[in-house]
Amino acid sequence: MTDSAKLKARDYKSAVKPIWCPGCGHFSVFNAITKAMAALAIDKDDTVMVSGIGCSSRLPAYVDSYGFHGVHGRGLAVGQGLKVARPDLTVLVMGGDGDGFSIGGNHFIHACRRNVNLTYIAMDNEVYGMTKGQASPTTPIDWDHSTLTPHGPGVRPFKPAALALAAGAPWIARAYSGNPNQMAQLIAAAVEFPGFSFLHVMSQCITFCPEQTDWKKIVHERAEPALSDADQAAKLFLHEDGFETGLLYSEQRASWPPAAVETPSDGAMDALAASFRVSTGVTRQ
Ligand SMILES: Cc1ncc(C[n+]2csc(CCOP(=O)(O)OP(=O)(O)O)c2C)c(N)n1
Ligand code: SF4
Repeated sequence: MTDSAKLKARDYKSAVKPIWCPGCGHFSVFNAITKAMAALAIDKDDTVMVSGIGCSSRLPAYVDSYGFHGVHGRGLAVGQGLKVARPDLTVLVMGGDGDGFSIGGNHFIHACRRNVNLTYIAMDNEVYGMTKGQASPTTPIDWDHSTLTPHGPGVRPFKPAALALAAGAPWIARAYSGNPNQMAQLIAAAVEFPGFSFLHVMSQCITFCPEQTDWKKIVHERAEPALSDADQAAKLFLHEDGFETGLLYSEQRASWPPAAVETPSDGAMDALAASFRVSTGVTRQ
């Protein structure tokens, strides 16, 4: 087994080379993840990256750990199941705003309230990058840069942090692809948090939203400590501009499942499988 304490960020990169467009913000998230892994001396053999589908969801292939490139919007379902079955593993789930807030929106809100001990990184570029620029739930109402939505989507965008708070997420932070060092620190803190940690990353799509290069002029780091009072956090998330970065909210609350709940033994699983065969006639090979 490798001595994780000696690994550098580059040692956590796999032999698969990213095929993102040059300048895509997702490179920065990838670098920040590997930096955080090195800082925490994470054991590759005990770590799993899980994703859905999208440019952002390619990320598990690029990390030298276990990985699961799943079904669109279902990364959190897979990641939570994995963590509940194997609480000894470090699980990071990741994907885009389309993956996590559109088709996977239901899984997102229930993951927030369930509070399974894993990290969820939403790489938000306010667009469906992989499928060539359709509007997503975080696209600005008047985004008029795509022939697919002339004059903009005309619908108010989600506020992911507000949604996460309302659904019960105990740890909420925001990072920006232009500041990978801050992002790496936030990812390390998220992994160490004993519960569901939600990192909202503003990660530019240079191809379909070139105007997002202007984000560097409007992002601003939070100067105050993270809020721990949900009422105050609600006010912040409903009224902020969406570009404040740093740890925004953190509270301690019991994660799920409680430690006393044991995963089913092999015997219990076999009994379950046997009852399934009896009731359906389907046999397991
Ligand atoms: C069930 C299903 N519906 C639709 C698609 C097509 N699809 C693939 S990726 C994607 C959206 C990707 O956007 P996002 O999650 O924001 O990630 P990005 O590519 O911007 O990083 C869609 C709609 C799919 N693969 N599966
Ligand atoms: S289309 Fe956008 S999100 Fe996808 S790789 Fe290119 S820049 Fe990144």
